[in-house]
Amino acid sequence: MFNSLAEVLARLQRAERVLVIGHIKPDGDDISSVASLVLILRKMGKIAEGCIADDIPWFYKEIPGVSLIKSVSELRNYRYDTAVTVDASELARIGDAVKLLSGAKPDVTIDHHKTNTRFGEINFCDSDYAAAALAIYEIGRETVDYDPDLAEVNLLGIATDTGFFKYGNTDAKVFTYAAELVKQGADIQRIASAVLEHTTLNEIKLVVEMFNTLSLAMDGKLAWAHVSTEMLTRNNCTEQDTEGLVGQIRSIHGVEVAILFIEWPHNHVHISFRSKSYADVSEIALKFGGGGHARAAGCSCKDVELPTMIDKVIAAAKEYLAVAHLEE
Ligand SMILES: [Mn+2]
Repeated sequence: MFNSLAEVLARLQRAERVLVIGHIKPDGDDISSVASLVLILRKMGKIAEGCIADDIPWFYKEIPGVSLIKSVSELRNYRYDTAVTVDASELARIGDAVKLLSGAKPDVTIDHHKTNTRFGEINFCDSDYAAAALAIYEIGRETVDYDPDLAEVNLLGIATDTGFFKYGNTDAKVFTYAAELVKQGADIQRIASAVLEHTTLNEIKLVVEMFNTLSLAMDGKLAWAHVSTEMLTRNNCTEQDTEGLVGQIRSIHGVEVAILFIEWPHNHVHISFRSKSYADVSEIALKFGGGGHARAAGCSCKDVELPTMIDKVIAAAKEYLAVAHLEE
């Protein structure tokens, strides 16, 4: 059983010095949840720091509050009495930040992934929440007054995890909370511009190369492509520049399941899965040691060859889709 947000809040109110930890390969919801919770805790009069073990993509730093998030090494000597993870479904998702926990469980986990493993002492997870940032907002609005900076960084996670209010998880609560945050001064146009309009020429060249690898199967319901280390290096791109590419594959008419294979570094393959309306891609990701949501999931495989992984995963996806299609 999971704990309620009221129990999470009661635990946070007892805390004096808090460490908030996000997940590796940070996305907008993760970054938003870490920064917002730190700002809320500071407004509550507590000492709080936020940590993400991987680099934060540069374009998020245009949003207020994002720059307060620190690396693992910057927080090596930070003393805290309460550790909180956000938007992470299992301990491995926090990457090297686990070193800051010195072997202990996180005191609190706040998440919205269906595959959550309840790895903390107090665990809140509800997959009906479109974003972890919605849970953070429910904590914040109970306890502090919002200023425009906090409102904006909190809205970032709600906007990004709903694909800017267009995915199937965009329910009435999303619009209600987003409206409240806009009322408190969040600028959705600035969030959209920072997150959606930062493409570089190198990234465009990478997209062209990626689409040259595109394959379709199952009457066009399944589409996949890959990005190899060679392609990334040739175009001066990093793994970070592949964010959003899988969404472009899904956007093809008739595609239900989109899969992008990213090899970085050599023989280390990260696989992103997206579905459009009925397939639960977390079921495919789980078979390869990953997890996630019905419409967005992922997994990472080390010491494997890219062509072999493509064959294995596409075979599993075909098997899944053959059945999922019948249940459609
Ligand atoms: Mn999330």
